[in-house]
Amino acid sequence: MSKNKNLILALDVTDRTRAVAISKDVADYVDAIKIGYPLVLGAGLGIINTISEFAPVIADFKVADIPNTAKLICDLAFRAGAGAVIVHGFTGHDSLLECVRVGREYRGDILVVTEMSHPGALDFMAPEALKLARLAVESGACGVVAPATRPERVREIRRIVGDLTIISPGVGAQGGSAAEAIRAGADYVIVGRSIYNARNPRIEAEKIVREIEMCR
Ligand code: 3DU
Repeated sequence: MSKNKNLILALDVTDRTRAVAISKDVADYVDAIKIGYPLVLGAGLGIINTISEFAPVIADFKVADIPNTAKLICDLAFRAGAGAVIVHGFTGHDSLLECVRVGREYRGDILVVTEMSHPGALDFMAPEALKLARLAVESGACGVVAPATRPERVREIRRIVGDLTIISPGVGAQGGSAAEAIRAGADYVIVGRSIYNARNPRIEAEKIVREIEMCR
């Protein structure tokens, strides 16, 4: 994934035809497309390969299991054509190390969730987020996911992860600002509903890219 636009589309539609149309439409304005359970369960695992014709695909499976099961999930995602897989870190070092090992086998990236962007993340994740960021570094992961809804947390997480990649969801529909997240240290912002629900997703994506350009 080359850092060009600093924007990742979260493609949480469930219909294959719509997913392909939106991907085609916004491809010029995104560095990657993040696909999660909604689209994979709606359209099948083959959708990863289909969408990777438009942009590198990040499989957001938030893998959270014992090492063997985590390995099987990462292996299937990379084999389907994903360039990166998002995993949880709270399952501990052994599960995470196994994901990183599989990632290396495929020359793919493993990205670790630290603190999520929604309000409920403050219940359990926030107190452990910096520890999760440290674990991501120690395990050899390529990057972390940090909340655009709390730029101050992105800043703290950046201090811990050094030059690892930070991808940051929560822009737009969840109230976060793309410019603020980038200024706080995110490499990429992740935007879903604001783009795919827009009357013109391409124009919306372009608007976010311009906003990021202005703040650099
Ligand atoms: O709120 P949006 O529609 O822009 O979508 C955000 C996407 O990022 C969505 O796929 C969600 O599952 C994912 N995500 C978060 O929102 C927050 C996280 O901490 C991690 C992933």
